[in-house]
Amino acid sequence: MSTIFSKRLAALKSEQQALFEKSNVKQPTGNGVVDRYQSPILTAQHTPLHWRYDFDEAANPFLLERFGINAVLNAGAIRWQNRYLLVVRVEASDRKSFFALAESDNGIDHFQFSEYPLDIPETEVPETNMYDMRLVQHEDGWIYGLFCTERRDPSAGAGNQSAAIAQCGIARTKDMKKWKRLPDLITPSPQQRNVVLHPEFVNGCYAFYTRPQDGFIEAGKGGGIGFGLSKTIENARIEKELVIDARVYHTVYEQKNGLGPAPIKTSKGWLHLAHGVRNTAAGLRYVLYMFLTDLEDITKVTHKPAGYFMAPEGEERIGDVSNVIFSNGWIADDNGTVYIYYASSDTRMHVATSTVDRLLDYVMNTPPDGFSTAHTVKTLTRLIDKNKQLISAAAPGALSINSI
Ligand code: M1P
Repeated sequence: MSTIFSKRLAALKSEQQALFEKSNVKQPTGNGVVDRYQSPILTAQHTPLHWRYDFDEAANPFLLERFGINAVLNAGAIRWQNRYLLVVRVEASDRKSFFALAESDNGIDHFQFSEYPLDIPETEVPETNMYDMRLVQHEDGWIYGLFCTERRDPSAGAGNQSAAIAQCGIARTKDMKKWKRLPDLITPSPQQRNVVLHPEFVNGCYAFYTRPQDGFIEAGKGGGIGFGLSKTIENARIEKELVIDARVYHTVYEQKNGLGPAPIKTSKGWLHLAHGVRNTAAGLRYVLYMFLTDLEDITKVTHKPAGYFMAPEGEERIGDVSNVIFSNGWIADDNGTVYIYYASSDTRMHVATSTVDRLLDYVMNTPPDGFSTAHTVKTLTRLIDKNKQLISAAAPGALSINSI
């Protein structure tokens, strides 16, 4: 006899099966720099049913959800043993985030979560929340996961239940299953989020990209993407932080910024993906931008296009924290394809693809920010003048202008 339980179970299973089987479709045309895809790659509905439901019919005859998942977002990424692996930030409905592995054979669809969430050990002073892991295969042989570890600010009064201290947690693994926790990174800054480990040693040291801030939300006098060295990773400590990519007035990263995933090494330099935040009357707006640093002096920014590389579009604009896209994971394949994993509005995960060559072309040949309207107009006028010359030299009809 079919019961409420069995009917609901069958419906839930078939809905979820349809989600896993759905192929992702590349969107037409785009801007040439990056290709977006029609569907998110992971949503709260992709999390396993056995995480959310108690399958004991006697204990749960209505098959009610017993464990709510609010969102899946901000995933670290790594190509490992020929699979595309994401360490996804999963946010339960109680607002606590945890990490879970999801994998796919092709990097763009059919992502599936592992049976259990990752077990990341706590330090002696346990955190309340952990999130946004950056995965790095370091040349020392370990895979590192650097993430934000958040604890209530001990100096906050009883009336303030949102003051927090964010720092960088460090864990490492060799098999993506068993993780060993190391002590949190110590830096001169009272707050750290968006810390990333550089994949190579620099002067024999572990090199970190940081994001020093005065406050949990506000950059204050701090901010910018920082850089620092530590002799050891087992008790990582940065004595001196150098800001290599500062905040600038009236840019897409005026309010704050932070590095995304670890940079990709190319023949022209280290390719970086970061997020920039500006203020608006509707709240903060998070976009992605890129820059290139020198191969020898990795603290020197050699190229930085004006403005954003990707911004929230369409449905990506809406979610728990609207008008946000955020990336802390990408994968560069041996054939040059780059898979950019990003979350929209702190709610769901997407993929976009490009190639190392296209991204280098974008970063090296897109005009930099001149930091004023006059400069922006000059940049545009130069491009129009050049195109007009090309049009007049071309065969009739080969190139045209569609303006009056
Ligand atoms: O809500 C948007 C993002 O806000 C934070 O980023 P940042 O530290 O740059 O302000 C992070 O908490 C991130 O997880 C979140 O997506």
